[in-house]
Amino acid sequence: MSYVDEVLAKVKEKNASEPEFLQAVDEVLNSLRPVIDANEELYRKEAILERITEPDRQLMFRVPWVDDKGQVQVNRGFRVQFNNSIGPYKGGLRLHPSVNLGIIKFLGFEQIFKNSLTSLPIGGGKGGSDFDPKGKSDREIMAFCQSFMTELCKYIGADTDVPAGDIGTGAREIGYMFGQYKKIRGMFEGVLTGKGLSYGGSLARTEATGYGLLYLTKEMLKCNGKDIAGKTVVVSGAGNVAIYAIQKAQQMGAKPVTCSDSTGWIYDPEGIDVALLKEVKEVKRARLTEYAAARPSAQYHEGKGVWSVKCDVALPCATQNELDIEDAKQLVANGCFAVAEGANMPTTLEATKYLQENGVLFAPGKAANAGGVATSALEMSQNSERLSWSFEEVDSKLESIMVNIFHNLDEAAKRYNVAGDYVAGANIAGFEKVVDAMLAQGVC
Ligand code: NDP
Ligand code: 2IT
Repeated sequence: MSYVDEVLAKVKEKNASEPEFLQAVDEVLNSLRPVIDANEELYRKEAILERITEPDRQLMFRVPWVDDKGQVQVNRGFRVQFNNSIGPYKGGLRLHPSVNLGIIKFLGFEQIFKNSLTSLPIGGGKGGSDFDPKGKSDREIMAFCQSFMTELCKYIGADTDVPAGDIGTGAREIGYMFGQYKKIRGMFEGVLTGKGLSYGGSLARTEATGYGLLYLTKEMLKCNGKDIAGKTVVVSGAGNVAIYAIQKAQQMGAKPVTCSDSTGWIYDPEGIDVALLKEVKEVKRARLTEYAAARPSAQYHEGKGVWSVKCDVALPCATQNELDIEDAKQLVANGCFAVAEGANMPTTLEATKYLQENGVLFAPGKAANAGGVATSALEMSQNSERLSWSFEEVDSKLESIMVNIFHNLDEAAKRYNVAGDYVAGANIAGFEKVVDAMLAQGVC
């Protein structure tokens, strides 16, 4: 049996109840075959694959808090510190009722390679809780965040592990968590990113994931003889990533016509009104029905459906496994020629394969959405030197990081004779740097 198959079998046996984690490992290890096969003896002896698929540690803890009725609620908190070979653990905190250990492990595992691809010194980690922020008062959100950080603060620090936002965790939650860390640890340090601008946050971090997604997409199209300008784009999600992806797509002359949330979706043939979308989602924290009510050109549909809209480019920006094989078939039939993942693992393995086999340019999340964490690393740099850079400076660094990521993965794919397979290219380029650091640092 090949080393890859041997480790895949072991990982499946040991983590049988974690389908999302197994899906992520399956994709990464299978696409690394050319590299592993070329170095099989060394990697087997050093147990590189066993080590890279087993987190350094996984923390689970009780998060008790009091709701507005005086009732004590209990949630489960997680932080998985996966691999710190190239820098302190870095990755977001997801607050969503679906969160469990397997989901946090898949996200932490992906984060190792994504963070490596940014070329910045950050290791892989992820955390969160099954807490549902929807419908909670500001006081309840604060109570939860303070309790969550009361435990988490023992394990993190500016040079140890630096969490940030993800689904359900935005500037408000980061603020409450930062306040609690500072109170308990007595230290004002860059322990979290995505902070407010008045206390150490970086300009352009809010926009970074969506903007970065478009910078990489534009470069991928350019290198394949196409232009993003004038193209029709379908986007899923209506959160941090989706909103700024839509904004940058418009700035580049493309026309995004959809967005979605967990209850329904919008088709707006005149193009999404970003100011209205921000008002509905960022200010009012309301449903997309309010967008449709305020915009005569928009149609609101219940449930799922953005992938049925005819488009040139598709940008899944909501959550994992939101684009399945049926969606992929519909996109191809409608003439879509590029898919770039703003979310983490939004496309199922089967759908990814179908898109690639049908000639669709496919940029995987760990490359395409790396702009968020890259700008988080730029926030860490600014905190360390106690300076703040201008929006233009951060944004131009972000753009060159995303262009570089594309060229690195394109080059890695060509080097291993899988030209155009950007999934393999991203995994190989991310993996090479981490393995080099692991080998240099010995058995640890
Ligand atoms: P937000 O919480 O800001 O927005 C998430 C959006 O996706 C919302 O519109 C939400 O709808 C929708 N959504 C979430 N879960 C589901 C679900 N289970 N089913 C249907 N719709 C859902 O999160 P972000 O925009 O920050 O994150 C989106 C994706 O991007 C995630 O995969 C995240 O891991 C990834 N990502 C985020 C980065 C960042 O910097 N924020 C960086 C890199 C990747 P509703 O409001 O109804 O819940
Ligand atoms: O998935 C991700 O890369 C994020 N949620 C951002 C992590 C970060 O540390 O900025």
